[in-house]
Amino acid sequence: MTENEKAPRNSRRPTRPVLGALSGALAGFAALAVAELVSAWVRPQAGPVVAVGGAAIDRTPAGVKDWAIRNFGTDDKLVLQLGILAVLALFALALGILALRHRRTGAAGVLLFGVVGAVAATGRPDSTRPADALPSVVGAVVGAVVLFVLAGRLVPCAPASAPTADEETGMSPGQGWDRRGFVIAATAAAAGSAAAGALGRVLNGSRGQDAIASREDVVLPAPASAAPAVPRGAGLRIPGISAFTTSNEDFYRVDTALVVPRVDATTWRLRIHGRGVTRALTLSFDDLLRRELVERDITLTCVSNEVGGPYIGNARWIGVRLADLLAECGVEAPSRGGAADQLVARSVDGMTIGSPVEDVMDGRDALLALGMNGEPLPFEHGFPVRMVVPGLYGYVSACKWIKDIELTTFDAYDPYWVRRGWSRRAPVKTQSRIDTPKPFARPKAGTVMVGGVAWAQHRGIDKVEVRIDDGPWQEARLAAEDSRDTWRQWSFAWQATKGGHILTVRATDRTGAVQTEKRTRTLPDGASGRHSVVVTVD
Ligand SMILES: Nc1nc2c(c(=O)[nH]1)N[C@H]1C(S)=C(S)[C@@H](COP(=O)(O)O)O[C@H]1N2
Ligand SMILES: [Mo]
Repeated sequence: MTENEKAPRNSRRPTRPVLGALSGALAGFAALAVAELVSAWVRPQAGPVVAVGGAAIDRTPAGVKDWAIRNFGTDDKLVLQLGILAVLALFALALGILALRHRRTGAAGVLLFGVVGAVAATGRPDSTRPADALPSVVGAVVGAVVLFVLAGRLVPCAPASAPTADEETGMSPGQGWDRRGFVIAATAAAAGSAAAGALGRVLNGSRGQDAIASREDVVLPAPASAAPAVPRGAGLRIPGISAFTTSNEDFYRVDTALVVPRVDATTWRLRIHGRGVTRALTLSFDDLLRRELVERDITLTCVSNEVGGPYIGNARWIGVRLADLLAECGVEAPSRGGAADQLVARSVDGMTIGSPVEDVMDGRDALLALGMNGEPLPFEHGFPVRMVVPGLYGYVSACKWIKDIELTTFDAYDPYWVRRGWSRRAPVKTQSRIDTPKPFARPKAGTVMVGGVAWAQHRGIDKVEVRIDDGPWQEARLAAEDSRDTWRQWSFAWQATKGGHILTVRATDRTGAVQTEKRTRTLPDGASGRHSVVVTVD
């Protein structure tokens, strides 16, 4: 038999390294599928990919995280998890090939990944039980067994008469190794894993039913202090301008939660304690519903919002005034001799967010919000309760899924983002954005409606100006103001002439401060600079 005759026949059959890699992939699949199933018993956040992803988020340098938010937006979490899966897949393939020669080492490699997952899962700030290690450990053990068994089928057994060609290719299909055994074991592993994974998915998906039911049962009472109707002129009818009130569906989402916490409102409690608290409080959701509720329009902004960026939204919140609750606990503002200058809110997922007690108690509508645009908070936005403080970026004020409020000092405690390089205090910077025309639009010469939003929460916007190219600043028409805690729309009728133009906007807040042209990055306390849009007029 010549090589030429043999080659085409062999090329159709997978070679041993390919089958080894396949074994590794199947082992990885089995490990993740079983982990998914076990995490349905423990809790979804304890799954290895979520846990490692969360640990990675916590350790990502602020700059990189900001870059991820900038480039992937709300998909940043998906990209992270796909990245983890890709790395796992590569290692699984490599371990599979390794297992051809060193079965035990290959299987042990799978176990090592289980240890990594277990350490990540138990090290999460929201992890309270060693059981969080189980999904990774059990998954890895099953994965290791799968690899060990499959690699065992691929061990060349000494054939009665070994053809020399087989030594070259390292295999003898159908003869030198247990082909049937491999196919059976591989099929069983694949089918079993698929079943375990699917069951895990279903169980994980049906978790949180209590939380979902508790949200459906919420009836928001009419607020004792309703928000005044939004003035008719607050929303301009200009195509392309952001809606004055951002719908819950369109509201930006920024958080570190790979799995959205689903908190059961019926068992939820909020504890208020710490320095200067003479009467610590534990409140249930019903306790909050029974209190005097206020309704306010407040614009929320993320510190990671670039100049011209999308991480800002305006909603109608219903909640309890935090200052009243704090006063009941005996807390005094630092300016009146209070011992605590920092309020640290802690969420069920371990996030910590620190706000100045002075700001929360200075009379502004700092809320423990229960409702958003007429509904209970969506899970993504913090159900059952979150904080909202007008004038402060979200990372220093807007704790979602809140469960604990501790009065402390800025000296004594650095919350999550501060430990990662962001400022302890971060009032929202005066900013404005051109919503229309869009960058690189090609409007027709003549009157072009330029429009957008400007914000300086809790100070208010007094003026917006637009500049065409290097021309003079021209005053834009301001829409009616809803409140100084909300953004304000503006428009400018531009007599556009043919050619390329740069439109730039700047706002002036009620303190008289003009939005600076000095460009800064989002780190450490929010981007500054002016938004420009380049268009070509046809
Ligand atoms: N528990 C928790 N709360 C959080 C965060 C978070 O990561 N976890 N992110 C904060 C940040 S940075 C912002 S900008 C706002 C965003 O709120 P939203 O997602 O409802 O728009 O939530 C804040 N509250
Ligand atoms: Mo943020």
